[in-house]
Amino acid sequence: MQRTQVAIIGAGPAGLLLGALLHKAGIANTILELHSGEQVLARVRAGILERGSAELLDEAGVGRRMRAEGLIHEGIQLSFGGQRQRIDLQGLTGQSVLVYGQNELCRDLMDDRKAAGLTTHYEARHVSLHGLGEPRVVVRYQHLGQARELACDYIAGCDGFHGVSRAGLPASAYHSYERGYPFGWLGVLADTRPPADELVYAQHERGFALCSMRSRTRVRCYIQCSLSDRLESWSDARFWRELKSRLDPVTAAALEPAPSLEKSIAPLRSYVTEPLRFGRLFLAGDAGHLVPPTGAKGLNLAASDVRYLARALTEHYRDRSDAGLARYSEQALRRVWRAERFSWSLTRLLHNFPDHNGFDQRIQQADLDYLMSSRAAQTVLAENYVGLPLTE
Ligand code: FAS
Ligand code: PHB
Repeated sequence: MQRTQVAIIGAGPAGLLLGALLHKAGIANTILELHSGEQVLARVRAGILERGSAELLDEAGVGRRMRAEGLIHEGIQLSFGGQRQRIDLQGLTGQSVLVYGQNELCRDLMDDRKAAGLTTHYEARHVSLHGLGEPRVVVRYQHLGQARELACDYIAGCDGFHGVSRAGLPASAYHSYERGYPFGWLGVLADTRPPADELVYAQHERGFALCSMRSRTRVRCYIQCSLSDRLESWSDARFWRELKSRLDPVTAAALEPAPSLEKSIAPLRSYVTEPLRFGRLFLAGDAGHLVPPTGAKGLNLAASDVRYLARALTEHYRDRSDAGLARYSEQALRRVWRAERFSWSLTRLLHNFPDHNGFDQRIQQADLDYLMSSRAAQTVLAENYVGLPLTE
């Protein structure tokens, strides 16, 4: 039977970043990933890093390319009522955000892991967790056609919302809180110049839109779409036409359509599992919680969970103290709920809800009008967007 100190399920950003931080602390770890590395890297997901997340990547020793290629953004733009107005993140909070694609971050972490000779079993199937309440837990899985067993001290469930870590628990072991949204996001990746120097979030009677980017020559744009929408009914031409129709005239005029490199529809969901610890299993990232991507918090919550868990496991092995492990769930969930609140409120502010009546629409307009007239209201948005302080 193979043995390690920490078994990590999932090689997404949470699992890879945890593996890197544990290795730095001299803690042996093995990652088991359901898909191939190429499949993980092919997913187009998040694009915005909070300062705390970027600093954690520096701490993990993989921040060089992120610092060289990432774009520092000191503000975001809100487009509504035919106008585009700026939220001065840097001026209001003293902080900026970094534009750097999640798949680039995963590539850096994978390259670093490979160079360090650490064990990652890609295409590991039928993972199951055993003995979570025992001093020694066992992970069973199939790899290269062979049944395998991995003995370890702890398991980090970093296997995303559809993983086995949470799914394998008895329903009585945890409580979940959830809110679904009656729409999705249709996203397009394309090689064309961004229509503005910063991200543009648009609220429009036809629906929400977002013009983000991966570089100065590659955009990642989204439009709110119906849950019944199918990709095949969205040609590139139709997507760009609809996106333009939801933007203020200045942004719309600057948007240069280009062939889609990737196109996908993602549902939106708010979801929290409580607690995040089950004996020797700790959930981190999407395995424990989901947020609608409006506030760009999903990836950054995965990073803050990992920060708390890596420090707690280091304290256990280095200082023989389990205080951090005992505190992990409560500490992580406090930050999760603050991000859930922000993501939900920004989604409510910027999207069209089918069940909204005239009163709701006027309240939405009044919310936006007040936001742009109040430094205090803009500061609240800005401090949540750049990332709330990481409690020790
Ligand atoms: P992930 O889901 O990224 O990684 C989990 C890993 O576990 C995957 O590689 C999976 O293959 C693996 N796994 C699953 N089951 C397994 C099993 N049984 N055995 C072994 N491995 C298993 N966030 C933002 O901030 N901004 C965005 O714009 C944004 N867009 C998104 C778009 C989509 C379509 C989705 C689904 C999410 C988006 N997110 C966004 C959120 C996303 O970035 C997550 O927050 C982030 O990927 C979380 O990272 P992980 O927790 O590592 O989970
Ligand atoms: C992205 O670049 O994919 C992105 C940026 C900000 C968001 C959501 C997605 O709020």
